[in-house]
Parts: sequence; structure tokens; C-alpha cells
Amino acid sequence: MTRVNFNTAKFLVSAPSLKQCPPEQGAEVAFAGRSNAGKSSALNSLTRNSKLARTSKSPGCTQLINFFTLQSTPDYRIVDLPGYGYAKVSQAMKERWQEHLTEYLDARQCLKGLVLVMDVRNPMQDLDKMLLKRALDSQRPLHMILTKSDKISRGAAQNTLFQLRQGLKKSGLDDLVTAQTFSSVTGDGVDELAKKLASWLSGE
Ligand SMILES: Nc1nc2c(ncn2[C@@H]2O[C@H](COP(=O)(O)OP(=O)(O)O)[C@@H](O)[C@H]2O)c(=O)[nH]1
Ligand SMILES: [Mg+2]
Repeated sequence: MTRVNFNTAKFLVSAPSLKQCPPEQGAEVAFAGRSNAGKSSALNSLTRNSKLARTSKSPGCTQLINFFTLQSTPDYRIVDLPGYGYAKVSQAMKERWQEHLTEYLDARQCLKGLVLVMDVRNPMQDLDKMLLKRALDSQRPLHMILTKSDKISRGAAQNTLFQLRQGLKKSGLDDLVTAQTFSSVTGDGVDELAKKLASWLSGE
């Protein structure tokens, strides 16, 4: 498998909509999730760069699609999609977010897979399910990371993961949808996530 050095990630560009995204070239993977689920922290753990994605105190502010490129393999990109579900954001803004997301998922050929970031204590909220559905509609694989696993016991985290996998299996989705636990504090699951993304990016 092609070696993918996530620690060479560097900010590339912010796009307010699909039109401003970098050219379709190479391969990219995108991160999505509710505000505060731990998306920025996960990106920073993956890239071993605590300053890559800003972990914000004011969620819901940015509606930009942020692109990062891997300097060792510049054709590979990581995409940070705007967080969703932040209560104080207006309805109009929420709808605009859904439109942009749908547009991006439908049109973006070089998108190889989607990471859905969810707090292990509160997975599969309505908007998470909506995102899952959109990913499946666009025939894209989706990998769920259950973050903040350090916040609960190992047994409880494993149980949540088990239940989630059972649900996927029952719905016949377990070939396209995978899941793992994750913690940016303890490093739980960082290597597992890196492997998944490397296989998507390299197509191996
Ligand atoms: N204990 C713990 N806290 C986390 C973890 N990941 C994120 N956080 C905290 O959760 C809050 C939101 O994280 P952030 O990465 O900004 O979430 P985002 O809005 O999804 O990008 C911050 O206070 C983080 O420090 C984790 O794995 N463990
Ligand atoms: Mg963030």
C-alpha cells in the first residue's frame, strides 16, 4: 500500500461552496459531524499537528469547506466539512449547509469516502442519520468514529460500538459502513483511522 504520511498535512484552501473547491484531481477524504463532536481534534490527532484544524470555542461559525493537502503525496487531500447541528445557527443557514453538502457529495468525483465523527456518548442523532443517508445515496463508503472514548469506560465504549455495528448489519449496510472508537486524548483508534483513510486514498 502507498505510504500516506498524514503528518505532512498542510492547509490548502477554504471554499465557501463547491465552485471554489480545488480542481478534481487525485483523491480526497472528508470529515463531517455535529459541532463539538471532536472533528477538529480528530484531524489534529490524525495529522499529529495540534494547530492544523482549529478546535473552536465558538462552534457553528465557520461554514467553509477546508482543504488540506499531504505534502508527501500532494494528490491526496483531507477535507474538513462545516460542523452541523449547532442550535444557534439560523434555519436558513442550516438549509444552506445541507444544500452545500449535498452538492459536494453528489458532484465531487475525487471524494473516496466520508468520515462521520460522533461523540461516543451520543451517536446517531438525526443529522448524523441524514448524513449517512446522503453518503449512501451517493454510493460512498462511510467510516464512523466514536470520539471521546476516554470519557467513558472501555466496556461502555465497546458496547456502543457493538450496538452500532449490529444495527448496520441488520440494515445490510456493513459492507459500505464501518465504525471504530476514537480518542484524541488517549490516541485510541488513531492508527486504525489512518489505515482506513490510506486505503481509501490509495484505492488499495
Ligand atoms: N476528553 C476528550 N475531549 C475531546 C476529544 N475530542 C475533542 N474533545 C473536546 O471536545 C470539544 C470540541 O472539540 P472540537 O475538536 O473542537 O470539535 P468539533 O466542533 O467537532 O471540531 C473541545 O473542548 C475538545 O477539547 C476526546 O477525544 N476526548
Ligand atoms: Mg471544529
